[in-house]
Amino acid sequence: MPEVSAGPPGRPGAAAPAPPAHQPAPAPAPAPAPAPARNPVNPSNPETTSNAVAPPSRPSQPARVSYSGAKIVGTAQLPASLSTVVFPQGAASTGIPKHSGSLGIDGLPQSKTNGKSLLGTLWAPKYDRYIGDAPGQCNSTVAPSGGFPWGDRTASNTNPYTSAPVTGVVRSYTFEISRGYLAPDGVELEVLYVNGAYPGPTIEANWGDTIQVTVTNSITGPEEGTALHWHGLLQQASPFEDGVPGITQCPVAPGQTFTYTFNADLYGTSWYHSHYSAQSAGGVLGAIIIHGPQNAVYDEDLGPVILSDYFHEDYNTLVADVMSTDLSKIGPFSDNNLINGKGFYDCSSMEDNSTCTPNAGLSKFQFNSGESYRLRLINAGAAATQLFSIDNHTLTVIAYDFVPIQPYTTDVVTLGVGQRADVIVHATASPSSAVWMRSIIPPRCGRTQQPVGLGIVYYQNANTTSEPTSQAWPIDETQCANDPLSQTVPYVPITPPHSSTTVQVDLNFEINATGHFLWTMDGSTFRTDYNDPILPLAIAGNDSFPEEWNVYNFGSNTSFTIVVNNDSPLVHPMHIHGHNMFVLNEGNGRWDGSVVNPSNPMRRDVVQLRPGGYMAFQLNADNPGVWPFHCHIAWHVSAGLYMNILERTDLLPAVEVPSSVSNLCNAWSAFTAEGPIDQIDSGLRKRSHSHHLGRHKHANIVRRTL
Ligand SMILES: [Cu+2]
Repeated sequence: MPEVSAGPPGRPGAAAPAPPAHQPAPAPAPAPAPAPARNPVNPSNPETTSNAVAPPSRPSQPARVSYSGAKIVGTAQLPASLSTVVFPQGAASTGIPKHSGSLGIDGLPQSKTNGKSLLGTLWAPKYDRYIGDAPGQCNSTVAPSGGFPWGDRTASNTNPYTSAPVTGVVRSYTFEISRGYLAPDGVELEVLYVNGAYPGPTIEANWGDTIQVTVTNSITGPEEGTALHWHGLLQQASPFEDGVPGITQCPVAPGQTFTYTFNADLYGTSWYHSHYSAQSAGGVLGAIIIHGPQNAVYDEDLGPVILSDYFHEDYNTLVADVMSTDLSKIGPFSDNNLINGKGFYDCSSMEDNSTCTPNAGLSKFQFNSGESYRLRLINAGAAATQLFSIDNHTLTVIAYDFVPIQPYTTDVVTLGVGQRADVIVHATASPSSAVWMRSIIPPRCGRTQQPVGLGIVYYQNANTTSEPTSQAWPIDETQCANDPLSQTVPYVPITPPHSSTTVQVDLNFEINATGHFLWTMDGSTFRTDYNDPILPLAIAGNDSFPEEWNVYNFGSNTSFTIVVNNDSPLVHPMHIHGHNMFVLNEGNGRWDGSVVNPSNPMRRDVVQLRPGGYMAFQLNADNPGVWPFHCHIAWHVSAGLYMNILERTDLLPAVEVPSSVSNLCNAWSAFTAEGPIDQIDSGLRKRSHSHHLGRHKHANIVRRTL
């Protein structure tokens, strides 16, 4: 549980007082907004929220790329090794992988598999309606006497972007990031973790609280920087708390401590993760639960269900592979697929399995017949799309990302990396039942040696060491797209305003002159400078940045549209910081200008961009800052699939950078002055000492040669 205090949020070391817990959206700029610096177009017909609109005309694309190698066009020019990367083959497997004995038996204690995390155990915490809830109120849809912490706001009567509550309560957490040894799937490895737990501690708050997380970087052997990102939160008036090294801050240097302070400005389910290189793939992640109004009734909140592909190789080695000129390595296969950080591994497949324990223990959940349960699904993986289901049970989706929706029922929920779904499950089976929970990675949706992630749901009279015999729902393995936009309707209707500017961004890849495979947005691959973050530069009035920083300056525009055309044959989970996108449309091919549900389009912070497809989204420029828009596949970010949205430059000068943020750069500068730096990827994902030798092993650990 967090420490709680009732005073105003404080920011240690800040020169200026902390920003107000909630700041109204900036007033629209009266003057015509200047066009963004990069390829804007003004659609001839500005009625972008009508079904009858012609698509925006294509701008002439300036040549922006400084490489001289031939651009790859089509499959004919792809090396054979690469072709299998971009065109995955094979049918999906939903079956139970090879094993011996019951998978209901825990081969290792929780302390060995997940350290201090209780997730995945039958004694994991369950969650009340809100922190401070009185007994018996969990199922209430009306405010108890005294009101909810968020007052009389309901899921249907409050625009969360303009009318979030301010409770004045601060939830304080202390995080220490370090290395340690765990065996999440039975294979003992060195991992990175938070407070000795994988997954890391769950952050819990009420809507309108202030969350304060003091992060100490205790990573040694070797040292690395770090920075934590609070996925999906808006960071209005606190853009420098967003946790993106090179953009909003310098990394937290080894041995240093930094306190993040930000508002719980949306409610629902999310997660935090390191935004430093691919550290999140190394284990630096955890769930965020923010209690708010309900849009559906359920009996019990079982908390996070974290889905993640999982690699036995350390993330530094994987990033080095992804960024090597051996193109056969650029699409790493994960070794396993975990639910709440737990899984099992076929030790007989290892050359040396002396540190592999079979049937280490799966995640377990308990249902009582006749009750209903809220599960908070989070795809916290590195690369793979997950198709989640529970045998013989349907899922009623009540929210995607931080957006409550009109509930609808489905057998399978599709989540790209970074996406979340809040689902209600009705326990309709008999009291002695046991069924599989499955999270499947079809071949087209991710590269893995183990496409089936498993958990077990035990009913009240079931033997909790038994193995279910239930059968999987059929899954659609042909695409990795989210459910249709027509099916996902936000609970609070919001009609996007007129958008004055539309920008087209073509997403593609190239092999540059040095033979490296790079992802590009509008022809430009992204690379950052950890020592010189963009946000403080922008606040100081700079409007010119190195081209490889991919800064799209939208000036004082108050609303704009971005159309992304995926010229690659892979799905990309595209994530926006600081906003929920109005998702105007997405699909195969090119946008025809039509909008799904134009009076209330779907909103979310990650959208699955289909292979060869498009996504069109609109943003309200209500958040002065620099906001990353990037693919959430770790390896794609490493190779530059990333751009920055510079927003409301007219209001940015009023943003005060806390001295604690500036101090991070002083410490990082001192750290990087000590020795050589080898930045082998974009930097948003990686920078480390060149003498780094990869994941350190226990003396007695010999890992499988991959
Ligand atoms: Cu991608």
